Amino acid sequence: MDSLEQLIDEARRAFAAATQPAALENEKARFLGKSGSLTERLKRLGSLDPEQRRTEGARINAAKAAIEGMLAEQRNRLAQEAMQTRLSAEAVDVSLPGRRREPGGIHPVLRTWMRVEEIFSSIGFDVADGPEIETDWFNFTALNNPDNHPARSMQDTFYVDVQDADGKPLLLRTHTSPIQVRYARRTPPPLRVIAPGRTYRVDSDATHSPMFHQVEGLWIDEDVSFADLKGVYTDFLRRFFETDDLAVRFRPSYFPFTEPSAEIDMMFTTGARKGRWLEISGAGQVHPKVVQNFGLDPERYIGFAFGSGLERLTMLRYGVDDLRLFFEGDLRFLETFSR
Ligand code: 2U9
Repeated sequence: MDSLEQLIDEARRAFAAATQPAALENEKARFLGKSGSLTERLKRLGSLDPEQRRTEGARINAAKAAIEGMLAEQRNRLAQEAMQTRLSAEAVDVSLPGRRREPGGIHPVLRTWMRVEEIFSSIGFDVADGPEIETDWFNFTALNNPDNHPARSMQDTFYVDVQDADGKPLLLRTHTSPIQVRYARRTPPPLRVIAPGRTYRVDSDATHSPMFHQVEGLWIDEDVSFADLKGVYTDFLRRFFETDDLAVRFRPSYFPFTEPSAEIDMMFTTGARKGRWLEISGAGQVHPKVVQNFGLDPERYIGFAFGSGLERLTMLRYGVDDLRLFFEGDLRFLETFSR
């Protein structure tokens, strides 16, 4: 093996041993660079006679071509390897199940809310909304609550550290009644409206949540009677619970905003739950002072109002026995209403 063949052999081994592109380029310089072995040999050709120069020149050029070919091959191999390494590092397992956002469901209390709106809308009631942060006047005074009423106390109501135009602190509404006061003040009678929404009280135990939902209803006209209240509310309950086998009774009660006032009880008269009276709502004829706060003449206008807890309605409809389930966000519970 002459020295050129040895050189080619050496280059083959050196290139094969270079496993990184930078190392390979260093090896290239050693053979093909400005002072590389082959370049040195080419430089020395000048000292040969013309005949030898031609044959030796041809051999060196052939060797150079061979080494350049091997270099190109090794560059290619390293590039392929790098690509393979990268491809496997970035590999996507297309057989994996997708990570997607599951569709949401409607909370059972919102389901009740929607049902109640549907039923009352179908008999001509409007649906109203209003602020959850209220003034003392809309939440208490307009509803005939005396200044010293316990509902106004720090123990019962959440106050906000901001004062209204009367210099009284704002508060989280304790019922949805202020929605109806606002509605009645901007809507000339006859008016029929329900007010579903969130309400807040300083109350937290197994059967009370600091945030809960109410729906209240109001019907004001010149000749609305307690009989209308009984008819409307009984019809609502029968449609809400999807049964006519349901009895309703009114018991005398007291609220500052209604006079006379009543508690409404219901009883299933067939099925597994028959025979037990269940408290379902409060109601009454709107107090003349409240009608006056609507900006209406209580000698001319009269009407009734009722108030129900949406959680209570939901528990009775679905047979849920623990209020806390509505607020814990446990999907095992919530999904039973969405599937
Ligand atoms: C206006 C005038 C009168 C709404 C009424 C009740 C009786 C009542 C409770 C039921 C369970 C609240 O969710 S609960 O804790 N409500 O008993 N609500 S009469 O009377 C009104 C409302 C608005 C302007």
